[in-house]
Amino acid sequence: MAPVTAMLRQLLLLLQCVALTLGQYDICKSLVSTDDGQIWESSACQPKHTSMKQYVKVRVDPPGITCGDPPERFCTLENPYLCSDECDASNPDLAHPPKLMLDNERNGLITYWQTVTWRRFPDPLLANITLSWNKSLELTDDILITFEYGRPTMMVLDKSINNGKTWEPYQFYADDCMDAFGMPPKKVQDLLAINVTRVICTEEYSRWVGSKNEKNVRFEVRDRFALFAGPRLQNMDNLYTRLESMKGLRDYFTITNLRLRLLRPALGGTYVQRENLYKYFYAISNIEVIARCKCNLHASQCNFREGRLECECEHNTTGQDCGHCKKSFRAKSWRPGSYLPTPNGSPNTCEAAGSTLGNCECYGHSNRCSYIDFLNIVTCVSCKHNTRGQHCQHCRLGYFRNASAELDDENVCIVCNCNLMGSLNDRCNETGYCECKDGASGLKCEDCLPGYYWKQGCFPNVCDDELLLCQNGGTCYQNQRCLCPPDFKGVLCEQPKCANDKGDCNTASTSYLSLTLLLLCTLGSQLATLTAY
Ligand SMILES: *[C@@H]1O[C@H](CO)[C@@H](O)[C@H](O)[C@H]1NC(C)=O
Ligand SMILES: *[C@@H]1O[C@H](CO)[C@@H](O)[C@H](O)[C@H]1NC(C)=O
Ligand SMILES: *[C@@H]1O[C@H](CO)[C@@H](O)[C@H](O)[C@H]1NC(C)=O
Ligand SMILES: *[C@@H]1O[C@H](CO)[C@@H](O)[C@H](O)[C@H]1NC(C)=O
Ligand SMILES: *[C@@H]1O[C@H](CO)[C@@H](O)[C@H](O)[C@H]1NC(C)=O
Ligand SMILES: *[C@@H]1O[C@H](CO)[C@@H](O)[C@H](O)[C@H]1NC(C)=O
Ligand SMILES: [Ca+2]
Repeated sequence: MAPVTAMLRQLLLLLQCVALTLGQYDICKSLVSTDDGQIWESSACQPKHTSMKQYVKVRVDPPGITCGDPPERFCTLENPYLCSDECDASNPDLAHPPKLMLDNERNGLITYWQTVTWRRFPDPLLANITLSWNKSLELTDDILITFEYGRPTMMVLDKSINNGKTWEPYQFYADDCMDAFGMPPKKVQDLLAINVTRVICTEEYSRWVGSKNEKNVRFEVRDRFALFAGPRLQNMDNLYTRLESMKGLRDYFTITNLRLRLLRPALGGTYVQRENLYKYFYAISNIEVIARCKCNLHASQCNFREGRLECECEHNTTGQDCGHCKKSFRAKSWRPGSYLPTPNGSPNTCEAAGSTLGNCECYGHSNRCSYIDFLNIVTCVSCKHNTRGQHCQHCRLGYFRNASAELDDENVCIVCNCNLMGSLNDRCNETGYCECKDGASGLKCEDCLPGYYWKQGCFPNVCDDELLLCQNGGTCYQNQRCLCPPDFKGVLCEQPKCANDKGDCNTASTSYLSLTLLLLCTLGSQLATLTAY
């Protein structure tokens, strides 16, 4: 038997070597034989890069920017009097729809999307092209955009890493960067490793060189990689190491969407000639985006299923990007796999609950346990996500359990959010109800019971429209006090001023009486005194 095992081991070793020379990080697990028999050994892994244009959704703005509806003639910059070409959306041979930017051209036939011409000059000719994958991708090669009939003289490439929620510029392009964007012109060659993620404006791809000579506009990924991996990318390990250690570097090469903002078309190396605006337009024959699915080093396959890309997650992870641990594999917090240590990296596998921590389940809210001697129990330490308890199975005071979340969900505890004024404390019961002060009500004690009004807390009504009516024509102000007519006072305006015959209208309360009233009062009381005789 022994020689067979030895042979098998050698064979497996050989297989592994082959795998290694084929490229690192392309297998997630391999069968190895040990003294205990054969076991699966995990390693960090990532899918192969591929052309992503086949998986993209494209959208062009504004509506009506694509040429051909109605049919239109256009000329070329090289020969402005040759205006024989026509764009007609209703004729398949003469139509130029957006999908022709992403097709696979055969037999050398160039197919392209084309816009209307710049008839509206001097209004700018603007067009946006938005590419959406609905999946995080990691660029592995240059983005290449091929323009027919000349490259734009002003353009911005934007990117999003959150499916289009927010956007940021990736690179600016202009024949005069200062003039167009107020930015000094730079080349990628001006970048050093420390400022590789800086957004630059480049003039490399916007100057007029003839429409046939140079058609491509690039976003230079390889040149940026080369700052770490050497000019022929021979030292990819160094790049991978830096992707992990340098803040923001990984995100810099990550995209979910791209947007081309076309701001001014090719002009043929001169100023705009108003008498022939039919030679100004945009035409794009190809957009090449080479990338790999971002799977956080937990998958070597990425599948296109039901119209979207999805990582085939290993290491007991799950999610579109393998960004979570599978249920009941949350003994430790999820982590991405790592390229380090080279050359095989670390898988950072998700662990089955209870498998590693001496059966102390912490539902993924802690990765440390400690033995408490005098209680003879093992307990989780520093529970995160607002949990507490031996197994991080309770919510901290001031939080309550999210009934629709599993115990190992990061959102399992919801903050009580009790109204500071209306509640006795900041705690709540299992359904999120706070303990209210007298007169307060509602889930968070943010309302008042009937008969109470809100003013930084609930207070009993002073007046209302039913039982505590303001009298003598007074009006109730927000249940807080009666606004009395000038000659009445009292909480409900029930007391006339100067009602008694002792003439105490001159006392403290007179300060807001008008002078006439004061006079009248004095007169009145004197009259009273007189008539008493
Ligand atoms: C292109 O997108 C930008 C950013 O959303 C927007 O401000 C602009 O109006 C768009 N242009 C066109 C022509 O739709
Ligand atoms: C994007 O993918 C998510 C799932 O990750 C899906 O729910 C959503 O419908 C997709 N959106 C589009 C526009 O395809
Ligand atoms: C990058 O940093 C170097 C050194 O600080 C500087 O010379 C260079 O101009 C910077 N590049 C850009 C594009 O800012
Ligand atoms: C994932 O969990 C399954 C089921 O417990 C186990 O057989 C497998 O070995 C685990 N995979 C890894 C990579 O740990
Ligand atoms: C409760 O948990 C569910 C499932 O995880 C989550 O979708 C929801 O947002 C949570 N509710 C709150 C208020 O956090
Ligand atoms: C929480 O408090 C509310 C209001 O006092 C009450 O209706 C509810 O039954 C309480 N829920 C629990 C689980 O005690
Ligand atoms: Ca094409």
